[in-house]
Amino acid sequence: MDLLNVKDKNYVITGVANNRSIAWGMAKVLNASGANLIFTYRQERSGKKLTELIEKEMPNQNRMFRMDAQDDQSIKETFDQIKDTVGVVHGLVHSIAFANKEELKGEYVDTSREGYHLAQDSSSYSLVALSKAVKPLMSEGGSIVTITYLGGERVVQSYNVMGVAKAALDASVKYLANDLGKYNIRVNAISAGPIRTLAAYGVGSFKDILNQIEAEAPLRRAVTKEDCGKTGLYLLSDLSSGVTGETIHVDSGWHILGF
Ligand code: 0WD
Repeated sequence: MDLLNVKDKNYVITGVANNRSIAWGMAKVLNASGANLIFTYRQERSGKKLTELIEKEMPNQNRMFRMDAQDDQSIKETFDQIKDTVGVVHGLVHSIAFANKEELKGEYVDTSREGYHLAQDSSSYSLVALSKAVKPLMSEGGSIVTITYLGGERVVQSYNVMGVAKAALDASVKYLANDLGKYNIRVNAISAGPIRTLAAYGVGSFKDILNQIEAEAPLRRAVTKEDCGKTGLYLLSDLSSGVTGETIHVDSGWHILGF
């Protein structure tokens, strides 16, 4: 009996910048489970990396489209192409965030209006925009998964404007889950612990947080993109058929600690 029900189903994966990206961890697990993947990337640089990665690790998955999640026209064109290519989409991985590097050090009180809007638009509104675009393609029901961080629930040093964007993202997961549940579309989040990726290097306190997790988190280790991928598979598959509006912490248990 196939409990997962992801084999030959179509999954859109955003946010693979390179082989360290959390989205690549999700792609690897889904690919190993027999899913069809459709990748989107923003920068040419990421497109090149993605092409190399796909050729090397999963040459059967050769569908990729350029998409800027801050541009409605680009989103429309991409999802029109996805519709023409596969017709139906069963899952979407939203693994997208951006903030100005200078806003990820110092104090939150110094956040600029422009930097605030940029973080919200790229990291939070993008989930709303992509959910809207994928909804008509999820005609057989579906699952949407985003990646959030503890810094949206609590103050994490230097996370600043991105923490506030993640708080908005977390609230969006719940509102979207409520709107889309009637179409059998589920919306959930993975709250990932720190993982060495391009995006993470922008966060001023990243190394300190990582060291602290390795020393003090219940599992005494940092999590990997594969850890996130496995929880992603749960959320994107039939195993989580009754779960929506939920945030699962994949952080070695760090979030339960009370200090
Ligand atoms: O420790 C970490 N790495 C954690 C990351 C801990 C907890 C959460 N996260 C979150 C991030 O905030 C983000 O939401 O996970 C998500 C993925 O982050 P990542 O895997 O750490 O980051 P990275 O490998 O740098 O990929 C980020 C990608 C961008 O790469 P390029 O170089 O192509 O811009 O985010 C995407 C993009 O692929 N991205 C966008 N994609 C489309 N449109 C946009 C955009 N406007 N902005 C960023």
